[in-house]
Amino acid sequence: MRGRFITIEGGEGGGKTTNIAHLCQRLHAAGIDYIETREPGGTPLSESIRDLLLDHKQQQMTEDTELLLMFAARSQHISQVIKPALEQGQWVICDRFTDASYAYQGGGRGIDVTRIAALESWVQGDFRPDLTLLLDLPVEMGLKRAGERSEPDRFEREKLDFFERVRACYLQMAEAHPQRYRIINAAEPLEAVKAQLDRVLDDYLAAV
Ligand code: Z5A
Repeated sequence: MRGRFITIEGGEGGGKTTNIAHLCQRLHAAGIDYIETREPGGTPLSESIRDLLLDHKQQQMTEDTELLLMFAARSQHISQVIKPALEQGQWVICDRFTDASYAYQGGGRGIDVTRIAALESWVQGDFRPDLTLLLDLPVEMGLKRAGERSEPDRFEREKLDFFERVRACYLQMAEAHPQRYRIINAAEPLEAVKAQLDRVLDDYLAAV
């Protein structure tokens, strides 16, 4: 049987890394074979593209170049890693996917959504995640959490209003796709966030 494709999305400091580890522990305990991957990245070529995209010295990168590189990395990732794993029955847990392009390049940078949709259709056809977990929290709280880490990358140098548009775009997508999206209140303490994740996963496992 084909595996399930689960994506984790959210703004800065939402705790994706922390909560993906918890999610994977739960899948392991449930006896589900899974792989963990991320975007941009997930293959050697896509990780090289990631390095370019996040490099804060790439000041000249245009918005279109950024969007096209995201989809170039994604195309390779889907062909080389995501689809083969799903076809072998593995679940794929992916830290960000195409919704991040809508949120960051569309909401944040202001690229017309029809251009992103055209690339999505070209690169993915009708391939979409089965479940998307949105770790949502107020922007200032997320930036404060993220700010306590290492040197900011090219995205982390953006201003508050950029991240407000990113958040608004994610919430709009969650509203538009209620079957696929589950919103997790990531402003709560970590243990409470994990408990929300557990409830979502229990419901999902009961339904598949
Ligand atoms: N991007 C894009 O523009 N377009 C696209 O199509 C794609 C991506 C796919 C890289 O993503 C960048 O690429 C990203 C969007 C863009 N831009 N940025 N910035 P990334 O996912 O690799 O980078 P990130 O968003 O910065 O994620 P991250 O570094 O993995 O952070 P996180 O996973 O959201 O957070 P964390 O490291 O798990 O937690 C942050 C801190 O908060 C940490 O100290 C935790 O201990 C703490 N934390 C977490 N949860 C809690 C709670 N509940 N309470 C208290 N403290 C907490």
